[in-house]
Amino acid sequence: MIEIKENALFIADSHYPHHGNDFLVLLQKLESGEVETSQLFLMGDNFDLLFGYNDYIQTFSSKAIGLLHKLSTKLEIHYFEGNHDFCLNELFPSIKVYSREEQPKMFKLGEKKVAISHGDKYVTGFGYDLYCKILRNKTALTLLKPFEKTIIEHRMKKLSQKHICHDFYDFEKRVEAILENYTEADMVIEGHFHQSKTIGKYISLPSQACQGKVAVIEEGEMVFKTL
Ligand SMILES: [Mn+2]
Repeated sequence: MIEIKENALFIADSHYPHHGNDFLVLLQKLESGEVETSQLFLMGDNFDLLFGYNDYIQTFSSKAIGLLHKLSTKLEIHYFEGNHDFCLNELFPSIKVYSREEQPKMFKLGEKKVAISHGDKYVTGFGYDLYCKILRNKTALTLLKPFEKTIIEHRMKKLSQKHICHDFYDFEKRVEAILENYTEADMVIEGHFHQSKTIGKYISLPSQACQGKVAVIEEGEMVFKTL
């Protein structure tokens, strides 16, 4: 099991570039040394739309992608693919990328067993599962290629207008259902819901786009902060 290190940095749900520049700015700070970390966890939906096997989609976020390439040569980076960013394995060869299927992934924080995932794995329903499978398929993405500009531009426009920050009705109940899949874990860390809340052993990370915060491990505890 991989150890979560002191001063590890977790960035979730930045939804770059449509919902603010915070992700790019923080990557620049990491590159310049203004912000230092021992280990970087990208928790998914860091890009508002990014997937592999497609060059056009990269043009919307080329600066951030370039910085991640640079950073990944000198920093341990774990990338938990989200529902907006997937099939990233070939795009980021020096980053440890976890597909939705490979999530949750177990880590250790001191003595604690910590399950980490983007947060869209459980309690989503059959339709969503199927949609995810099709969308993350190399053949499907290749077949769509002739229409890519039209489809991607339409998607990008829609996504940029989407309201992504809101309270979640009965979130405690949702968490309770999710936790049924995590009897083994002492701690569960997820993004996806943009709630910035801790409920028992469940940590719903702040969204960088919504709360403007990230999470850092300080003295073995996770704290939410603005960097
Ligand atoms: Mn998500």
